[in-house]
Amino acid sequence: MKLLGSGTSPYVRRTRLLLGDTDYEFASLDIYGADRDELRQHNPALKIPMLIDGEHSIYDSRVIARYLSEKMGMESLSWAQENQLTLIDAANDSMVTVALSKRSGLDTGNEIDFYALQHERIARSIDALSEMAADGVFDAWHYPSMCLFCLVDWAEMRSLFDFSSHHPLLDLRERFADRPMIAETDPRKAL
Ligand SMILES: N[C@@H](CCC(=O)N[C@@H](CS)C(=O)NCC(=O)O)C(=O)O
Repeated sequence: MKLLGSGTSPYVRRTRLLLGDTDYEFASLDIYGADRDELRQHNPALKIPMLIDGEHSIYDSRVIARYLSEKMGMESLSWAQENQLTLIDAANDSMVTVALSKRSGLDTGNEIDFYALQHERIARSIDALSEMAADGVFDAWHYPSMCLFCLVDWAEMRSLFDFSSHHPLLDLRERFADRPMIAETDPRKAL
């Protein structure tokens, strides 16, 4: 198997955490620069991660997780866990939108409707996830916990959200800091 990704993407990191010590090749691409052509060749959606496994090309971290869970005989997610992933992805996608906009020199403040909507989605999703974390939903190290860990750690690194009033999420990050592959996949190492 070959995983196309980057060392900074939270979506790629969650896939690497799920793969754990499985034997696979990791290609870290500069998707906005030198390696964009390679991405164009493999994924018309122009997003990472994507997984190549023999004749299968699988796009999107969520679909890759389903593919791997079937292949590796892992337990499938419950509907409640699917909803947790939807909230994590909603916050993550909006944060990526804000980050890319900032990188493009755009003003991402609340006075612009489009960005006010992103900030509201981020805030509400994070509030809900924080309440779930306080209720123990992410106490075990399963795929939704991996995704939430990657989101919180990446958002902190990029200063995209202030988690100081969301202690359950800061606690989660601390609790899982020593899990397998966390240090190896730290996005700060790829900056
Ligand atoms: N739903 C996708 C989102 C992946 C995604 O947004 N990846 C970012 C990197 S963090 C990306 O490839 N962005 C490229 C772009 O938006 O142009 C997934 O779960 O894999």
